Amino acid sequence: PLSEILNLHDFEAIAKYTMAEKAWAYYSSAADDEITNRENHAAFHRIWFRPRILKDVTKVDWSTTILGQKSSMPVYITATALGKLGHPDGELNLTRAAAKHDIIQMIPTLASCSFDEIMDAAAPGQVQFFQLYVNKDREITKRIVQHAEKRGIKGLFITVDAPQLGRREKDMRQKFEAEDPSEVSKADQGGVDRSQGAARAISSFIDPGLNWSDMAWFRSITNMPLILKGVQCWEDALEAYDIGLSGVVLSNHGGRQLDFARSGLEVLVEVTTKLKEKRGLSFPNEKFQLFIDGGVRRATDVLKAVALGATAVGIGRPFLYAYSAYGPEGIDQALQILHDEFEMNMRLLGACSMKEVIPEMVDASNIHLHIVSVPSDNLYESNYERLQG
Ligand code: HOC
Repeated sequence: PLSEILNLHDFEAIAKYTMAEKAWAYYSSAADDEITNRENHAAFHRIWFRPRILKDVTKVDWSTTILGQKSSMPVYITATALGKLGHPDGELNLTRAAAKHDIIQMIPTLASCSFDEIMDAAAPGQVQFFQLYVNKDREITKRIVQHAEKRGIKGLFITVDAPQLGRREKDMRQKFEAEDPSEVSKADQGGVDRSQGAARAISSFIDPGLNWSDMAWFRSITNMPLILKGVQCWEDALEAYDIGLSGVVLSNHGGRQLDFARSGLEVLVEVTTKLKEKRGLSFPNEKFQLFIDGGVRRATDVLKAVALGATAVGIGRPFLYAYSAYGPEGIDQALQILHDEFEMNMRLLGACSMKEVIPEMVDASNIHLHIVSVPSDNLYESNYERLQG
């Protein structure tokens, strides 16, 4: 029962055994040997706290501001595709929960529900961001972007880590048949190859030609804040800052693209160090905001990222697992768990507000010490069984 779910890991454990095989394969899969997927979470284990004592922590407040928009916690719901694979209401589960808990949802290009359906389900004044995959046909992209702006989207997150689809082998072993064929064609806007998993079926329209010179074009077609999602080294973060973008998401796409890409958390340490050295920036920074996603399962993970300079952190899979297993009550519970974890851990850390969660509160000296990698436990085993069968 839901009352026995105590943390975000629990949702994943339950979802694995209750979700349809294809849905689980698509949501949970990651690239190649899934080393980056595992590393995303493992990286948080290399940061330790340096709490302060004897502060009056009777009242603690974990609310914050993200791209000028209020949020009840330094967490947003990051974009994940094909929300209806897990539950018939798909992304609407996330929209409603975001409204209820006063956090921001990043609406994905490849949502199962249409963009307007999601916007129509939003509460009055609800703040949303939009994640963009750039189409080979730039007119389509222009239409999507301008429509998003017109409907009140407050930030455009352009995905830049996916010029080609990574090999998600768990997903590739599934033949993708969307129950509603329009689910794919709507998302795909092009030809559909259904023979190798959901990801392949929905991604063929994406333009591998996207490059830095396109950023001026984006600036010319919209006034929304522009953020690059999928930056993985300080050089690209610096470039994004220099050309006047509003921020970057240090992300490896949930380990679903380039295996052996580093965790967003590790890249965060590199980016804040270098941007301070090169441009004198300190973080969190209102003018140029840093976000990370991947492997976040606890409020302590979020507090570590904030201490190291992130404005906020994206969470994706745990919310999918929560609503896939339990429907809207699941995601409600997931967000309540996070709120409770923030309250307790801020008290224990000696921080009354997000402004007090500072670099001195963590010891990040081990962040670059990687654990020797071995393939994920179940990746090959399950395939051996399959091949033998
Ligand atoms: C080359 C395009 O974000 C996922 C989604 C869709 C991927 C498109 C990649 O499955 O990670």
